[in-house]
Amino acid sequence: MKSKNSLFGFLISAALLNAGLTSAFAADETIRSLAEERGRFIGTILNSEWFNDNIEPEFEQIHKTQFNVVVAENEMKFDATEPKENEFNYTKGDKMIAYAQANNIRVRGHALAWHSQVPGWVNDYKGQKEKLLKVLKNHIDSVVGHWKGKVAEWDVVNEAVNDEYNAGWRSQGSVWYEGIGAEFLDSAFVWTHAIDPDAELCYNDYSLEWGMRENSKASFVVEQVKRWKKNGIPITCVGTQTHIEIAHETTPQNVRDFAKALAELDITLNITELDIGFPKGSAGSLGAADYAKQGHLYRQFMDVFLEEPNMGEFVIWGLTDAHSWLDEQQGKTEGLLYDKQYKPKPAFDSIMVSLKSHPASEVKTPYTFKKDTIPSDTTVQDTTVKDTTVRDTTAKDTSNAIMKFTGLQKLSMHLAGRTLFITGTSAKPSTVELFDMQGRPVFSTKCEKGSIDLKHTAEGLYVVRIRTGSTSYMQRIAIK
Ligand code: 9MR
Repeated sequence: MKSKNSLFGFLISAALLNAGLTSAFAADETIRSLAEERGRFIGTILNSEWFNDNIEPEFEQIHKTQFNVVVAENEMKFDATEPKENEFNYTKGDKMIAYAQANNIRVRGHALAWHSQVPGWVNDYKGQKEKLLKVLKNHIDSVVGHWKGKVAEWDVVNEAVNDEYNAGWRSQGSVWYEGIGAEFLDSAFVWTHAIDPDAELCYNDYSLEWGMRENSKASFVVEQVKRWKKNGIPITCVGTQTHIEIAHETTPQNVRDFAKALAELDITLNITELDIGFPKGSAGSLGAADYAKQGHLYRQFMDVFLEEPNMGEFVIWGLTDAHSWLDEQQGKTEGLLYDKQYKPKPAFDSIMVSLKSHPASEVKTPYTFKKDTIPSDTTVQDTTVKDTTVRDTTAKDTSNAIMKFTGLQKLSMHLAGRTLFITGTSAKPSTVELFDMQGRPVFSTKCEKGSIDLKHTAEGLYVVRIRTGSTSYMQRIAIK
């Protein structure tokens, strides 16, 4: 398939070079629709200028047409949502949620526990472990609770690994690590899950695209994910921010290797903040070959994304070069898909070429359900977690927090041969639904007796959802 794709890509790319900066594709064909057909999400941020109603009208028009997952550039961060202790401000975040719901866009929440953009009042508690634990828990309870069911995925912890060549936890400049220790990460995941059990929970960081060599950030994160999985910490995804430059040609392959390592652990890898900048000094002197090279890198990332079955979201940190942190803070420029006049660059076309070169039938999705197929009342009700105790799991296998977490699932199922046994539904008959791995319904039935006969179901992987009252439980099964 690779060589066929490359040939197709080459022919289209050649046509695009002739077409200059304007997209060569039909106006009604969008990267969003192509991603959706493949069960994947492509997204970008809503810049702070959008929240302040200070952005060109083209921005929103393109945003909702071309993207189906969104992140707030700054407005869901700690300093924005809890500027004063226990006084929460959800106005801007709510504005984004309303926009996302109106346009059927998935929402990523960014970010709960991060050392940066923490308000001064938190830093005033520096070194006070018990107080900081309470502050972090209260923040997570309130923020995740406020947007429960509306935020599909949280960056629970952001940038907790240091920048040394000998990767370890960021031990300096983090109020959370310095005051609490590494257990702040474990606790943040457990607390977030306790409030919104349906949300996907990510660890997110930069420089993860630099390969899996010994002592690298990526290897360190893989080791931590192994520990979290072993200890029952409810992490479901890792985010590789991937802020790179045009010269970083090895990074797509590194991201592929990283995805494969995480697939072994049943973890989704998302690209969460991609931009591919040119050195700032090159502004004004960039030509067609430069933009083609940028497009080629974008395409390589999209190829990796579509070919690795455990990748779900491809998020770019900005829509237009007119509004980008690269120019303001990074000494880089022009790293996005649209130029300063909102014209699609060759990078846009390259992404489209990649999507079209990977037929929907061949792209797997890590999502067993698309969000809009899930009724709103499917949250698992839990009352056992109010007094969650925090323990350090960095060296041990169990903790009180985890024991309580595993107790969440009142419904359960197991497959014996072709019979699916369901427990925990004695109060009412439950509805049992079977979906294929693309999220398409196969059948739905009532379970009166506690078991379902699957002898007429074809072999393969499925997802079963049991619902009883307002409680639901989902599990993947393999029918052989
Ligand atoms: O784009 C964001 C910029 O407006 C803020 O000034 C900056 C402050 O930290 O954060 C930027 O977003 C960052 C994101 O939250 C985390 N990863 C790095 C992003 C770029 O700095």
